[in-house]
Amino acid sequence: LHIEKELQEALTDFSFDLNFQPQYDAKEQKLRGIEALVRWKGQDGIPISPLEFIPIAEKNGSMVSIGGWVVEESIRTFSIWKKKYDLNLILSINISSGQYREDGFTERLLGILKKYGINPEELELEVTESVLFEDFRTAVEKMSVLKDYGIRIALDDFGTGYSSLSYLKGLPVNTLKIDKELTDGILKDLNTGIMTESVIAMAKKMGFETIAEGVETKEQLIRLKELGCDYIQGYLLGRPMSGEDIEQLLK
Ligand code: G
Ligand code: G
Ligand code: NA
Ligand code: MN
Repeated sequence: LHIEKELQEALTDFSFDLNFQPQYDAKEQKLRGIEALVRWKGQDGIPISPLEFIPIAEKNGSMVSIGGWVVEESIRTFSIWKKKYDLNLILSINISSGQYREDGFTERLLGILKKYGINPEELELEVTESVLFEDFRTAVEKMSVLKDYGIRIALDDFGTGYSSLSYLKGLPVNTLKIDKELTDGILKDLNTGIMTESVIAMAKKMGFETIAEGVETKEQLIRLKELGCDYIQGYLLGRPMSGEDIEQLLK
């Protein structure tokens, strides 16, 4: 309840912030893109994890505004870096299911891209399977429209939760993000290793790109490379960091 009240106030004085985490090519460890991650500090200045406040914001309807801010602010920031450093990178933005389902989502997004001179091909939307739950057909149609415009779509947290293989085959997504849970267990747990290997092999055959999340050790990186995972994200190669720190990396 406390957080809920503070969230309302945060919305009016916009005390949100963005961090950015780099994504790298698994083979050469060349920068592939940057994921924008929302950050929020409560009134006492203590950071509150998105894992905690996003579900609350989804429930009380404020996630659409917060997410809208994330979209415009990350694209605006990315456009500055693009000009300054002549970049050829992908910007990944997490989209909540409520945000994704909003009428006019695609049109607004295209408007923002145009405003800041970012090509649709430079943008990847990270959605979780939850966008598919309420109305599968409408959600997939929206994906197709986005994809037709050139916007990339990644399925986040893949391999956990209710992940089902049955719907994957017809899905107009570009990328599967292998969940940290799979990365964590890849060398520790026999069955998790088998699952990760199978998911990557299947994704490749189905034409999806793969990004492994939460890569923390060199051994995990080596194994993922062996399995043919395309991209790597995690503390080993780069933590979520401020815009200033990302600029150091882009220079
Ligand atoms: O980076 P961090 O550990 O704080 O992220 C925790 C979770 O919050 C992750 O699952 C991430 O996808 C999600 N998240 C981070 N930023 C955003 C955002 O801007 N929008 C949405 N919808 N989710 C986000
Ligand atoms: O689900 P999503 O990919 O959006 O999650 C991103 C979240 O994972 C962020 O909260 C980010 O801080 C966290 N994260 C990114 N890399 C690592 C990592 O190597 N280890 C751990 N523990 N968390 C990570
Ligand atoms: Na994500
Ligand atoms: Mn994830």
